[in-house]
Amino acid sequence: MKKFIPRFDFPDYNIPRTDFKGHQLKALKKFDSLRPQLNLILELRDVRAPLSTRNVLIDQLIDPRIHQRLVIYTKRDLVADNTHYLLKLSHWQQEIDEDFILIDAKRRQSARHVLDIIKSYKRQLEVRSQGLALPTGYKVLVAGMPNVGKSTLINTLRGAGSKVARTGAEAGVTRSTSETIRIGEPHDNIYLIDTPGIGLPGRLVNERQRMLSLSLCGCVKTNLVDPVVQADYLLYLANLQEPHKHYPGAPTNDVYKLLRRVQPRGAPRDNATAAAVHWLRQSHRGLIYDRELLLDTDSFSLRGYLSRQPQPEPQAKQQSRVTAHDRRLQNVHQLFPKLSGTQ
Ligand SMILES: Nc1nc2c(ncn2[C@@H]2O[C@H](COP(=O)(O)OP(=O)(O)O)[C@@H](O)[C@H]2O)c(=O)[nH]1
Ligand SMILES: [Mg+2]
Repeated sequence: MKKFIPRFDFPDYNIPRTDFKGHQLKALKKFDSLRPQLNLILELRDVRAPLSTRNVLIDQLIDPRIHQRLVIYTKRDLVADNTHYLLKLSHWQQEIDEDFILIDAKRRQSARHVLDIIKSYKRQLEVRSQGLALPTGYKVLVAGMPNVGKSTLINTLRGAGSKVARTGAEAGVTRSTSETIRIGEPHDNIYLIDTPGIGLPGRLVNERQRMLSLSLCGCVKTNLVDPVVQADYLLYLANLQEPHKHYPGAPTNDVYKLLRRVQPRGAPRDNATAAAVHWLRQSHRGLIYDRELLLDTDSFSLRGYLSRQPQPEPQAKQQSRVTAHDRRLQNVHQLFPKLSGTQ
């Protein structure tokens, strides 16, 4: 029998580069106003696509002089058997010296672990500030792309019983920054802030495949990318990993051949879209959605990858782009300092 050769490249389909919406921009502005009172930023990413679900806009929110930061990779349960991958991920994280943990956000045990870590960060801060009390408590922002598990983690941290943060399989369930939620014992004085997921504006997405990885993780609206194209990308990834685990029959690079094999029972014949949606919904445990991470540690460098990513404009530059109106106001303030003081 001829040996199966998976595709090394994926066709450059015409895929939208962004799913950034007005409410996300509003959330970013809200983040900005919260910045001064935040102590710790928990940045959640999906462990199946750690590169694609990383958000440079969150880097911008963090001021290392005042904020502590911890990266939390969620959905660990979905790749738990893939120890080889988890080892590589740890290696790359160490390369860039970024604190991280891996969790299954639905498990109480994970939540207890996260709570212990939050408390230890709080103690570090107390030591640094030599026992100075935190007047409004220790504030923790839970941030990340849509659907990475922010609300799930907050609910688990609150413990079973009263649910506060809504969770959902569709990107964009949390639409506004909710109230702060107290966790731990009352004397711990720790408050969490849930936030809507923040995607990336198109100018920050430098390759279409990132949108494909994000759609497989549910981080963008399900219908943003054609389901057949999503299925083809999943097939491409499965073939580079373990095809026999993810679809029946001999390995194939032909998505239509695959879709005929995985058609749901009772569905009209040759309805590729229905078959694609059906196959995409199935669990694909163990699959990694960022193809760079299939390379070995000698061929891929996280540091190199990050240096090639487009960066948002630095805050200082954004602030220097004052409008004519702002400039006029500045002039007024310079001329009438008293007036500006009373505003
Ligand atoms: N298997 C698994 N599913 C998770 C995990 N965390 C979240 N989910 C699921 O992912 C979906 C999105 O979660 P949600 O908390 O609403 O994400 P948010 O948009 O970041 O708030 C829901 O269907 C959750 O049940 C996890 O660690 N493991
Ligand atoms: Mg949410």
